[in-house]
Amino acid sequence: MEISVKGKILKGVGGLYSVIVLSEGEYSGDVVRCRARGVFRHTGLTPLPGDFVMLSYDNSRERDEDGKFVIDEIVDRRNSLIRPPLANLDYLFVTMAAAAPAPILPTVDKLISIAEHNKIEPVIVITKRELNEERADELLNIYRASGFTCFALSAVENVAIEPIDNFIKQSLPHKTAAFAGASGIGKSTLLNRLFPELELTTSEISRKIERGRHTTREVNLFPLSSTPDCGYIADTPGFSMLDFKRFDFFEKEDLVDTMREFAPYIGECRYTKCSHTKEEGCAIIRAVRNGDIPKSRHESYVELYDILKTRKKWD
Ligand SMILES: Nc1nc2c(ncn2[C@@H]2O[C@H](COP(=O)(O)OP(=O)(O)O)[C@@H](O)[C@H]2O)c(=O)[nH]1
Ligand SMILES: [Mg+2]
Ligand SMILES: [Zn+2]
Repeated sequence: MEISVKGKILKGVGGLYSVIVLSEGEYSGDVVRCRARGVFRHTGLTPLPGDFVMLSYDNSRERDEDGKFVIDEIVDRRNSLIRPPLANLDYLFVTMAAAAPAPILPTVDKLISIAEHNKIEPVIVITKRELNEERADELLNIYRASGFTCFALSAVENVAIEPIDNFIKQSLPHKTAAFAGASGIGKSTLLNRLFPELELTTSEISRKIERGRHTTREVNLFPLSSTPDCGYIADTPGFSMLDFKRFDFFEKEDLVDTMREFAPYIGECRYTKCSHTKEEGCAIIRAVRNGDIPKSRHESYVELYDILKTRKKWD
């Protein structure tokens, strides 16, 4: 007999998926391996980690028999990203290091904008605080002023881990989150600090391997506990500015809506078609001059606007 259950994809490699069973019953909370049903694959939708799916299984087959479970359909996708390849994200931990490597703010702000555009709540994490406390606090001020939940910490020295730990415990149940940001900033180190049982690979060597593996950038979601739908977090390999040129694009006109601290000034510019990049009478530029919008955020806006504009010409 075929039995249908709901699950969530944790991992997908080469068409083989690891899915946690969410429905009550025999396999509740188990991670099962399965493929997607052929007819469904022709719809062009690729199942992603984070997807909720309907699975069916044949209860006459053995538990570990190949092909016992099969994905019939994807349900409830509220958003999906190409890089990192993830669906149904609620939070994106936009991570940067206070130093080594120094953050490239347009890259950080790009991630924030992609998250905002996809209705994913960005949470700012500043790592390696002990390497440059002054810069860490400056970054904290920028992103607090812009209206984000922010954390600055040192994973190596085990300093200020508790606030983010508490945030995750309070906010992550039933939600899906991912850490994102450049390579080498300490994402995996922090996740290992928060969840020692993960034993994620860190260090120089793993970063070199990641860089060489452009085609197989796997993303794994891991459950926060053994309770089904307890909340999930993904570590991701770093990605670069290049990704914005090819992926997760939106119209340049939509960019302004991804800068939350610009909101109070929208509609206040002299020209209705103001691009907020250089125009006279721009209320956003005035707010930057008055110190009401962080300068770096507007600089990122201008840089991202240009990228979005150029890309349009190429098409
Ligand atoms: N000084 C310092 N180094 C750190 C900290 N967190 C991570 N690192 C180091 O930064 C390097 C990259 O860390 P990793 O977690 O692999 O970065 P990822 O690529 O973002 O996952 C490793 O050598 C870590 O030991 C920190 O808080 N302080
Ligand atoms: Mg890592
Ligand atoms: Zn303007």
